[in-house]
Amino acid sequence: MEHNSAGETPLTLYYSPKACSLASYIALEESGLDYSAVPIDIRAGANRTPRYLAINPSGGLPTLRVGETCVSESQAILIHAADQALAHHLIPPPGSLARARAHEWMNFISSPVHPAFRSIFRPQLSAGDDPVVIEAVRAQAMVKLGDVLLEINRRLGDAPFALGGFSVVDAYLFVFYLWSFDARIRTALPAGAAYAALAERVWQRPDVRKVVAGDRAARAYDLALEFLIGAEDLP
Ligand SMILES: N[C@@H](CCC(=O)N[C@@H](CS)C(=O)NCC(=O)O)C(=O)O
Repeated sequence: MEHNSAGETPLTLYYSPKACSLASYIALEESGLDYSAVPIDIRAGANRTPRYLAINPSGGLPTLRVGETCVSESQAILIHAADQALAHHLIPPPGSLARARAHEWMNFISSPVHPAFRSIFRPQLSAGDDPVVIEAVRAQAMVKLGDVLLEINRRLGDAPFALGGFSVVDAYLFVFYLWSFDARIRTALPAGAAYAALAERVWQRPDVRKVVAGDRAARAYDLALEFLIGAEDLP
């Protein structure tokens, strides 16, 4: 296993701007671990090049290179980053009920939250090419998304963060809050007060702003109007 000058296994995150990989990017920055981040822009097709497919044969993002091997799936990367930096309290300790709660949240975010967005942004993945079916899939996904956003609000209740204190779960939730302001859905779906308050708290974190600036350096996507307030330092 290779090591850097501090004796740590080198970590490289492959991410795409505004993709779900933003959660892993935030988790790595918050962990204080030494890592590098490499943009692989999905919109430019960079995830379908032989170079990237050699790293992750599915072409999916995020991927974390850990020394000579690679880990995919957001939840796995979030857990790994948090577990490598226990002093930062980004995830509860293994064996605790709170740890199970963290997995409960992350599984819920991975599915059904993420697929509801996917079916709106890329309905063809389920619908094929028929325009009528595409519209039906998108319409049903909007209903589903409304339900899951309400469920996020219900689960958060009055808690400042999903698990009480900031954790990788909040980084994961933050990404989908950003997505909920996408022009294709923002007028139809209010994300809800508890979710908005959580996203605002996450956004107050300097590491999060730094990472969003890094994410947007690869492609300067729009942020939700709320997030533009006080975001003058962004590129
Ligand atoms: N379950 C996976 C989903 C990953 C995923 O859907 N990533 C999207 C970006 S948000 C992607 O890579 N899309 C490009 C593709 O699949 O070709 C995870 O959570 O990491």
